[in-house]
Amino acid sequence: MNSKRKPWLTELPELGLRAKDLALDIRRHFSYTLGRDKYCTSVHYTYTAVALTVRDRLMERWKNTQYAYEEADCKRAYYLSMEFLMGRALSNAMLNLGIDDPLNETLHDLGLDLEEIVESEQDAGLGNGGLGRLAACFVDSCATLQLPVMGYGIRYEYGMFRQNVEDGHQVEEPDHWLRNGHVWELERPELTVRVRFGGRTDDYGGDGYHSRRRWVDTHDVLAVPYDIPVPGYKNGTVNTLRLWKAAATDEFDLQDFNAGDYTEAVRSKNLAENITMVLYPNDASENGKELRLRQQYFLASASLQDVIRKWVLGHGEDFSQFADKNCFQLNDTHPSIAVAELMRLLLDEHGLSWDEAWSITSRTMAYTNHTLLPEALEKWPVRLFRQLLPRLLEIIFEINARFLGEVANRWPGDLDRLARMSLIEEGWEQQVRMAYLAIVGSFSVNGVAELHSNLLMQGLFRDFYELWPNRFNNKTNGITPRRWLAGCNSRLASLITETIGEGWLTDLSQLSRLALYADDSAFRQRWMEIKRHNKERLLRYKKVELDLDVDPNALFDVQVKRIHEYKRQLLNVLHVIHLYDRIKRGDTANWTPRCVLFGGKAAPGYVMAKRIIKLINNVSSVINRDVTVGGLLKMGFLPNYRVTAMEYICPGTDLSEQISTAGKEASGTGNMKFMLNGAITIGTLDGANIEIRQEVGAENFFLFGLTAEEVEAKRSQYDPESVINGYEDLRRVMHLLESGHFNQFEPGIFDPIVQSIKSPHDPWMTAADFQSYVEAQRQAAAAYLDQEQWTRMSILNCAASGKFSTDRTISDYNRDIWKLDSIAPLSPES
Ligand code: NBG
Repeated sequence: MNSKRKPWLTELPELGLRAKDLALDIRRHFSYTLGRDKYCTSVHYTYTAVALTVRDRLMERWKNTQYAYEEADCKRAYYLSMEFLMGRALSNAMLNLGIDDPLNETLHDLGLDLEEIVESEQDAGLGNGGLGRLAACFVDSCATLQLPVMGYGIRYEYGMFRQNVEDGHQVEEPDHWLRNGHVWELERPELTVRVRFGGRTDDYGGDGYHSRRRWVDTHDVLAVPYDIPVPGYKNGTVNTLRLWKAAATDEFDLQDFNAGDYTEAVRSKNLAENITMVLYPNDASENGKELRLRQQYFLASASLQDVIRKWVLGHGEDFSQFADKNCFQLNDTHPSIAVAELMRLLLDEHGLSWDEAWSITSRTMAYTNHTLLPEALEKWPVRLFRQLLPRLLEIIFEINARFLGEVANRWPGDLDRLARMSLIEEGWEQQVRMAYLAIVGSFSVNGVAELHSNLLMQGLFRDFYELWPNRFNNKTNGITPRRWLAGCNSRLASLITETIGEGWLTDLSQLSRLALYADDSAFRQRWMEIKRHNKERLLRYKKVELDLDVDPNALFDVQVKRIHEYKRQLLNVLHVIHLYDRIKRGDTANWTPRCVLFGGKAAPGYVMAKRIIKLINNVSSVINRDVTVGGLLKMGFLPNYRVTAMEYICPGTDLSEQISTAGKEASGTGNMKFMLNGAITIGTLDGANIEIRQEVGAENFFLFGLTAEEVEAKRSQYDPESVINGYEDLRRVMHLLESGHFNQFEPGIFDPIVQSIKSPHDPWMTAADFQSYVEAQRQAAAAYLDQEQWTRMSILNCAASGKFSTDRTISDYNRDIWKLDSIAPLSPES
């Protein structure tokens, strides 16, 4: 009965040489590596066989790349990050290897369903949002630029939670992404290192004048590395992302075991392995748990030991060139304990003097800040440090004492300034200010967009900027055009390549040549058809969850990102309610049908963000069920937003919502993905929106809202009640909300939302920007009615997005901070 199953296991169709190679490898992996036969019904095995076939083709390139770095004995950089939001690997590896076409053909000829195979891959969701995805785009660009850069991160057993929606509420489910194994990683047990926790410090040896300190009675944990290949774009380079997993030491087990306490032995094993069990699901907000500090130190210590182990192998105990050959980029304050850890390793383990160690450390570390939100600036209680990392606390105190000496020299008698700048915050409980530790220990400090970097220098880090103005710089974020155009929007990519050649894939500034075609009506026609196709694809992808009857000709108005009050999904909802109100009162002349989509996860403990999700779902169900609204307006929430979802969403979007309170969004990178795929932005002058508007021109951007300066100036006399009463449209929207129209069977659930909008202390000033937002939305709706003109704007947006490639961002990091030579792979035989 099953004779027709998997004919490709026994017979091969006529295939070209390359295709035949691929086919035979897939078959071999399926039958021999995985031991499956034609009765196997799980697509997972077909996926794995295909993935292994692709991985085989990475191996030689991977080794040749590492070999070339060794031979050149070159300077290297390390990107230390608690998050790498990689998404799926298979189609990206195919694209970057340049085997996507032949492999697609092979699979097709074998009768295999490529889409089903690709769809069966789990996202590697080891990050929260922008910061983690930026790290993933960065490693892609480093490989494409052939820079010797290695990513260091944590191999979380559970990544970002899966989001379900039940009765309009977010429900979190664990993301056990490793359940079926992970073909892209290679375990490297021989490179395991030991990370210490707890214990105490004491004096020993020394020269009588300078005593040496040591850290004893520690509870150690092993860090086992797993390497993931990072292929560059069609250049033979494959870099490494090294992720650490925590494991218990043997002797740790044995002690308790010999004492007859078997369960205690198992418990301590669990305690050790807990460190890398789960990603903290908080984006830009408080993470202050002991386990989190353990994770941070675990990452920093394991990675630094790894680099130093290699150094000693090549140079012995001579560290004089270390700072010239190594650079660590700290992705936010999360890994900033690395400053103190490098000091510890050089002082305690390698016997350097303080001055030698400090000179090396402060020439090796570079720090990137990703947020101005005060709640995200990490501080750790001194008490916790003393208990968990006593030796590191001593080192931090010493760094601080010397640093404050420098400040006192520069500003004698300025005690306020000393207190402001101290690495230790006084108060009812002393805290270590991790951002300050990062600044003091680094030779470079950067923000992630022009506005953000300026606000850091004028505000948050002003004192430090006055002390060390040259240390500060800007590196505007980007996205990789491989995943975010070539991979996710192959039709548009083909049209672009056909029009301007394929150079844009590694030099995105070449997209500017598309501007010439914005006035070509035949080109516009094709552009429009592709957008329409992508909108249908988006609807198909989300059909099950969305269950929306949407006309693809409607304006697709999309806001996908973490749910956070500062990002103001709420402002968007108020606008949708306003549209609904207009429809209900018959104000629909020259109407633009619109489909408003939301997506994003709320941190599980962030009550207000979860309430906003509930509001989105309740308003959606009122609107979508109302036959009098019909096709004029649809609204939906896309559950479980993640990297893969965005690959369907951004190609099918017309209008990109980037509506944060000015001065709050450090950069944004979703804004860039939408722009690259031809969406037009409606946004405030915040983060990289400002640069997007600069690049594309004010006439191709829907601007609204207060500026960052105006927001701050307005704060003290902000009076939302009078704003609401002074604007009829907003008064009506607030009335609908307050009357319980969207929560008829759930009395009171949205009261806190209403209160937050009406509060004079609303930090996000939602009411203040409402009127100008509605005005900008009217312009967008009117513009959309003229499809030719809209398509022109769409083309111009794509054409102007060249600056926002991470190839440009990484070249800037390299030119100003890392100063690495690019190095081509080299085969040992050549
Ligand atoms: C986020 C910012 C975004 C920015 C990304 C990447 C954190 C702490 N910050 O605006 O909120 O685009 O970092 O830089 O997640």
